[in-house]
Amino acid sequence: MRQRRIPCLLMRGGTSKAACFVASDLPDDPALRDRVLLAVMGSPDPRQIDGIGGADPLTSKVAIVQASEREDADVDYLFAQVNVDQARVDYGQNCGNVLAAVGPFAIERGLVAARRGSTSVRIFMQNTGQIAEAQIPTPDGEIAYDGDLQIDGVPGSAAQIVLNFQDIAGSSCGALLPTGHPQDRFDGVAVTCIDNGMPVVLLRAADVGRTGFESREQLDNDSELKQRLESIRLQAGPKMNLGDVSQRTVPKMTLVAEPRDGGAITSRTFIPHRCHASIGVLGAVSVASACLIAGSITQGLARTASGQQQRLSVEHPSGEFSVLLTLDKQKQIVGCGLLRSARALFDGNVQIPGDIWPVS
Ligand code: NQM
Repeated sequence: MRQRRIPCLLMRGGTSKAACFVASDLPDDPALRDRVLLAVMGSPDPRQIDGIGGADPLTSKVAIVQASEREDADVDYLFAQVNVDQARVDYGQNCGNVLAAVGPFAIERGLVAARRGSTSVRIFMQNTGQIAEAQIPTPDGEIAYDGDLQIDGVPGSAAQIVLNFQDIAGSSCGALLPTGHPQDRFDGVAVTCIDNGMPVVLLRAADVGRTGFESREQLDNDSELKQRLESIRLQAGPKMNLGDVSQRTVPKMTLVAEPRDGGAITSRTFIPHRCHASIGVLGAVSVASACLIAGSITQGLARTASGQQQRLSVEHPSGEFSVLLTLDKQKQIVGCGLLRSARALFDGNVQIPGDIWPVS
């Protein structure tokens, strides 16, 4: 049977990598689409040897993009997390890193026309029902991928993409503090459950006998810690209005400690079962937001300033991630912005076995 060829642009978005598709190039039937995406990535298989996934959750991602019918958006973006070692595709979370690739992808595919200077792309994030605005550098009416922005976790430098969000509180959980409290306790450990774009459970590393400065590898091999985190996660999920989270990739679990390199806080994030090499974009926004909430478990650890515009640097295993938060006079977070970069890596057709989606 002939292999099926599907137009695909492989892109780096921030510190993640995704296969990007125009929605009409994939099957309409969701179950078939999932089988196609699993075949694209080569899942389930810890090495993803028979697909283009990179054997890591951060490189087993998909963006499905189409022109939007909404007044307030140019494109719709559906994020899919393709499990590496299970035959499962998750749509229950958003991804801010892959979001950085969506604007350039929309321009590459002619869904949005580039302007001279910079091009604004309004993106409806279907997974959470919210809007982001991306500013893409298009100096001569074409995307510039090269530039001076360095982001930790990506070698070298690239052109900067500005991402702005207005109202992402309660993206998946319905409220910034979905349990109604700045602090809860599970298995005797104090936690803060928060959702400012990504549902996250924060806990002090010291409260589970860790420093918060361990390497990704050390934490990934720490099965005792992972068991404790999973027990807390399974209890926190329903309290955060996420229902049974045993099969979901949210909430993320973040160990925090005092900052060491001049930032606001140190983090080690589990997404949710493997330790992140750095931190997710919206995950970082949630962690930074927790630092500004009175009574959260970051109190006494986080170093923050005052003012209506705050830059909070979240330290992570491979450097730091800066989040700009805007507060109103009542000290409520009303907006956030950050800088990312993206790059088109490979443009062509991804091929999957013909029996999965036969060529008609
Ligand atoms: O939090 C990983 C990533 C992410 C998600 C994850 C992300 C975000 O680093 O917005 O970017 O949390 O699974 O790409």
